[in-house]
Amino acid sequence: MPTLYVAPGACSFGAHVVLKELGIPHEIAAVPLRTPDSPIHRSNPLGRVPALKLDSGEVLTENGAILPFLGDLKPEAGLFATAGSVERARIQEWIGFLNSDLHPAFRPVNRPEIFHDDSATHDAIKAKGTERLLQLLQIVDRKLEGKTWAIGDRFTIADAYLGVFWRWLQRTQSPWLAQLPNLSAFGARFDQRPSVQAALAAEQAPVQQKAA
Ligand SMILES: N[C@@H](CCC(=O)N[C@@H](CS)C(=O)NCC(=O)O)C(=O)O
Repeated sequence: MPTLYVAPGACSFGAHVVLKELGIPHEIAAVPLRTPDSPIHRSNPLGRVPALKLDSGEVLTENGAILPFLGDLKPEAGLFATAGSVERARIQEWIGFLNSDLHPAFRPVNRPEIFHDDSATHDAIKAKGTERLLQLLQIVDRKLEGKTWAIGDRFTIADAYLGVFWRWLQRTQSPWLAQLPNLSAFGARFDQRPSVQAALAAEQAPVQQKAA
């Protein structure tokens, strides 16, 4: 059975939701981040989650690889789409945007210290980062206009991933949510899904666990 390495509340949550949506038997291993003795270093030399250990012992890393891989394991669930279809390209378009634009845009806001050692610069890094993050969130909000989920009426791996960033904003009770009505409506729907509730409950449990 595959094992997904997660850190509670981290960007590994999207892959966790996908596993719950698919109902594929799996184990969840919750690991600490940014500590040299974390077991994640044995599976992912970069020390990051998500990491997915397959039955063969091989380890996949990167949301951009893990989410499509999981979606393809059970095509009949409709979380991804047929090779060569425009729908599939649209889902990958979302994943690319979330992975290379939106996720990195949180870093200057939450962790300015990775951009400069001098703490005197951190407020300026945060302020500039905040401007950029808000611009990207407004793009997301416009992309969701008139849609239930990222590509339309169907929940896909792109939504499981987008839900991560919604939860980051919601957790900090971001005042921006008032300016992001489509993202907020998406988030309310996301939070109600049984898969999301199940993944949240599993990530609150303190130790490694088996899950269906
Ligand atoms: N590009 C990677 C980024 C993964 C990533 O940055 N994960 C964070 C959690 S949200 C992490 O593990 N951070 C620990 C660290 O950077 O040391 C992906 O999308 O899978």
